[in-house]
Amino acid sequence: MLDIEKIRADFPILNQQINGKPLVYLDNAATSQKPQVVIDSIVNYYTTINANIHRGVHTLSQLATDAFEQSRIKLQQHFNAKKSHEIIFTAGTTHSINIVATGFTSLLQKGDELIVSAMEHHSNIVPWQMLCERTGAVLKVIPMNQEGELLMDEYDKLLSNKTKLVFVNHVSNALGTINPIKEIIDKAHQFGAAVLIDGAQSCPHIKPDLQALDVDFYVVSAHKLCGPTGVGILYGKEAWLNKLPPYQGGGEMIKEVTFEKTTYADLPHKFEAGTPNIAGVIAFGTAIDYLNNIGFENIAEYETALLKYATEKLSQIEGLKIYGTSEHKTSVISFNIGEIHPYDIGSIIDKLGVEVRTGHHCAQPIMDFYKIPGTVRASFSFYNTFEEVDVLYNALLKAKMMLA
Ligand code: C6P
Repeated sequence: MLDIEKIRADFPILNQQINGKPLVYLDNAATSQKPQVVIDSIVNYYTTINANIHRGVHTLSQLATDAFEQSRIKLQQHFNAKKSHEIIFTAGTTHSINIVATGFTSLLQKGDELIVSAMEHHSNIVPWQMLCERTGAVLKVIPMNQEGELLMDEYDKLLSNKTKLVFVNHVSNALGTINPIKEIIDKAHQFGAAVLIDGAQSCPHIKPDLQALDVDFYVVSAHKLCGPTGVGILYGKEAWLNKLPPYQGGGEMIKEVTFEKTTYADLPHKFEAGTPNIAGVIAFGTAIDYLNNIGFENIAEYETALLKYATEKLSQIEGLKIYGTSEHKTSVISFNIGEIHPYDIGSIIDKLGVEVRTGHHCAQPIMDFYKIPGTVRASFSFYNTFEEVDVLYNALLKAKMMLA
């Protein structure tokens, strides 16, 4: 088991009061908190080696370039990508998905089919709908059951030789369900379709092996795993990244520019136009080191125990209904209490220092499926404690008493 008090001491933000109460931060699925080493990494970059990368012969530029490229290697190793240039630095998951969705414009024809799941974040729906509008491709949806699990038999029926792309999240942000992505990938490949997995919610809890998964694209945001905002990665198999056109034109993504013709740089630079978030990328590498030092197996074991305890505790509240009850879940509990609006619950427990997300969680189709306006979502990280679950429980009882 983890030494949680020691871990909590790494996170300066946790040691404060909100509305006169000790902060209980349970909105980790929206963004994680940052350990001091990650904050220091950003400060150190700006105080010691700040310079633009891949451009200067001068020492500072070389130091900054080395630190930036070292992060790429760390991420390659963490995700077990075959080649470091298969790791493209982006602004985050949303940006990464848009790069792929835009890139497929010239690769699709009218009547081609794309498959999405019923439990996606808007970031993994809207860019593909825009792609369908541009190309005439058709979007098909894998339905789910009341537990919040994908109906894999229905997936089988949707797959055909017309299927060109499948995009599914590894873990649902609103339900916590861990999807059977290996099966999804293998089945899509039998029909020659490419697969993009949205790893925004899985990567804080699970260390995916991208080569073992044989996935074509995998996308991640650094801020969900103790890194800074505004940074993420697009992993793509080399062959796919070579096939896709660049997303943005600009500096650093070219081989040669004349007014007659421009040729593009090799991977990864072809997809990294302009000055990137250098400090953010370096700090992302630090965050990965930090998490690996704790160990993803230890994180998963602790969070599973926390989830079990929280699920049992919250289920004692009369009228509380949990959405997303799959056996395969990360540490997310989405719920409502009777007919009380989630926003009202969120506002009251905030006054008690408890920070949760309320609303549709950028996953409106899930809310439509359950015929609800939204949920209260408590999402736990490895730095949360069992005592904090008790604080949440008591705060919910108070909110219920005031609102019911
Ligand atoms: N979900 C949540 O509170 P960005 O904003 O690009 O870093 O990540 C978008 C995104 C994509 N897919 C999934 C599954 C996600 O959960 C998110 C972000 C946050 O649930 C903020 S809306």
